[in-house]
Amino acid sequence: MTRKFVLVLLVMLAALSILPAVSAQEDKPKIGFLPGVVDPFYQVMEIGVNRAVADFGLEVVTQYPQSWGPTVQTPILDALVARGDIDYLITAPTDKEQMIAPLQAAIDAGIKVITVDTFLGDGNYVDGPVTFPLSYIGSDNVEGGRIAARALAEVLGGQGQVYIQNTNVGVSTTEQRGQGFKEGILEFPGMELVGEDYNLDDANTSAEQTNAKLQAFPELAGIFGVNVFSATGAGNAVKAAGLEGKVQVIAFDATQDAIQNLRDGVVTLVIAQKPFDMGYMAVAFAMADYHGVTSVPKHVTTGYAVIDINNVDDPAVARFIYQVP
Ligand code: T6T
Repeated sequence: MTRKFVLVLLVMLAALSILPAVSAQEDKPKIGFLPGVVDPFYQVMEIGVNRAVADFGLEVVTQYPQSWGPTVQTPILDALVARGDIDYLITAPTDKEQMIAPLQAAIDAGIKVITVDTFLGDGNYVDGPVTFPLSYIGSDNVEGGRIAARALAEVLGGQGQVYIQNTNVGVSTTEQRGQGFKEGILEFPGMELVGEDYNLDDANTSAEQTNAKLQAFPELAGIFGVNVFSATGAGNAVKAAGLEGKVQVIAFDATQDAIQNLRDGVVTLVIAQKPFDMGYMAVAFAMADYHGVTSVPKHVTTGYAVIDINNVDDPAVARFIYQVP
């Protein structure tokens, strides 16, 4: 009798403890996170995603492409869709045109899409060519390019030959950074853009291309490295040529490497994005949408911290340096 009572009690307790867990689980969306590639920028973004996921008590499935581009990103996306349990996908499309169809397939499968860092189409999800994503959260990359150009012009006294180390054609972010840089350079009649190379997101290629440009243009005075790999390669080439301080490098993305180059006098300025905020906000928007909020903004820009040798140790600025465990 007593044993039977204990058994019934255990079953009741188990039911009580399981039932709320089940209903809580059902009341929460499952998040998929598909960054552009493995790099410190997206690793910091993942920290933001994970923080929000923990704050909201959600689950996330994260999958990193090992190299940049739709050929690598699409099969990973397809596999995430095929799981059938993802409600919201937070992703950085690696090509603004080529990733439209694969992400439309995710939408057709009932997954809501938020793009972070990069966008699809022209990034105008209200009345542009692509409107299916819930939101686009990222930097103002045209402005980022202009900041780089004006900084170079300032340090060079408005005179000199400059060069762009870029990644791939068709990537919204790096394309816009290149565009903004060119616009910025045009503000200074004494500045001349002597070239733009595409390194396919590879630091070694960036170093080789930069080295070739240093040889072809002995008067080259400034280089804009549009992202982690571009700036790392450009910095390495300048160091290898012993041109630190003679050729100014502007580094987009605040990696430890870029900050070390700043301290060593190889890099003049580091432009830090806010990937943690992009990741955190994307999860918060998914959560809001899930609960019926209808005012989730279609586009949010997250701003920059512009780091130079004078403010690099200021905690208000240094907190934006990409810290990856
Ligand atoms: O600069 C970031 C990102 O904003 C861009 O879209 C791709 O490159 C990075 O991930 C840095 O490697």
